[in-house]
Amino acid sequence: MAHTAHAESQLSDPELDRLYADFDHAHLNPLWTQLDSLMPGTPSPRAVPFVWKWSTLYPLAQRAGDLVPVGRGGERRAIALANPGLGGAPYLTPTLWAAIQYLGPKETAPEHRHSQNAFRFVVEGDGVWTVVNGDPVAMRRGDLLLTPGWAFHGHHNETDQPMAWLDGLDIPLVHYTDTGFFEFGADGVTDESTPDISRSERLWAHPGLRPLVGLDTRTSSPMAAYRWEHTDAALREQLALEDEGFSATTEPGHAAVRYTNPTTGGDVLPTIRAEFHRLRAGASTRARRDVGSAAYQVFDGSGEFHLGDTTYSVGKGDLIVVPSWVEWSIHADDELDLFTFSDAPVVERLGFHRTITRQGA
Ligand code: GTQ
Ligand code: FE2
Repeated sequence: MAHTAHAESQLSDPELDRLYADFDHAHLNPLWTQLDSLMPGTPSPRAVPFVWKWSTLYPLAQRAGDLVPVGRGGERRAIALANPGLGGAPYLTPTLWAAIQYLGPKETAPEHRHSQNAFRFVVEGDGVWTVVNGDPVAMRRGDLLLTPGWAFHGHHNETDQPMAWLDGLDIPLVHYTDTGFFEFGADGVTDESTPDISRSERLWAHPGLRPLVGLDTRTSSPMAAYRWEHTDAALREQLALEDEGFSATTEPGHAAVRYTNPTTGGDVLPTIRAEFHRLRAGASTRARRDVGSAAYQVFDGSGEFHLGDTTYSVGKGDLIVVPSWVEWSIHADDELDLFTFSDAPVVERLGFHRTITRQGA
């Protein structure tokens, strides 16, 4: 077909020119002139590998905090990480949004709800409560907080210090599929209390135990917070078991956990996977490619990300985007703690997933 189209274009037949013009007027568009871009042999992502440094993100968020009020209408002081390959759209990848959100001392971001699923991950600071369907959830360093689609949520900072964190949402996916709804809620937050742990954790966060009031299967995890102490302990034990000669890590020196929905054992959100990885000092991951897009945020330590042909040195707070089918690997200089999220639940559910691991790398 491509050959035929090429041969035709050489002729500049006026009949053919008229045909293409008539296609255009009739809102028709032939496959044969664009097969390579519509159906490439392997994924050919428009999103590019990229790294945002925390030392760039935080001061800019701070300046927004000084200049831009947070309140009804704008809703959130959230600044999206715009992948340079996506034409200026506020998208990290074709499916994922990531933003740094900043809340000054005593500020409140009003309640609202939307179809889009969201999480927050805290790389530094504390003192903000996110109120999810009326349940106040403390945000502290190392915690993963969930805001499933259509749950009301607002955030309030109880302290005299600002706080910034990472938001992840499926905004681009919902945008491309024309599936989003949005509603305003209370102008403040519906519960201003500041408990150490949320009601959702009191009900659900007991290892291996689920309450008999919650035996139905939920699309998103009913647990609003996954606390650092549990994540850290799980990773520490994997490496300790490896030291003791037991098989506990995915590859040498590489501990990893996936955050799960306790009603299914599957991903925490229908559209977003979240995991935490710890590499021992000096450890490397095997180079691989995956269908679907992912991002990493360095929680602690330093190392290198190899993305395609480029090596990026990264440290605490830096955010790294790994587009679909780009070869990637990680090397830890000192012990490297990484939060990661991806669109894997979507890719897997639709049967699009493939991966290649380079052997002996
Ligand atoms: O905190 O509710 O980064 O609605 C983007 C959209 C955060 C939020 C974002 C949102 C929020
Ligand atoms: Fe929101």
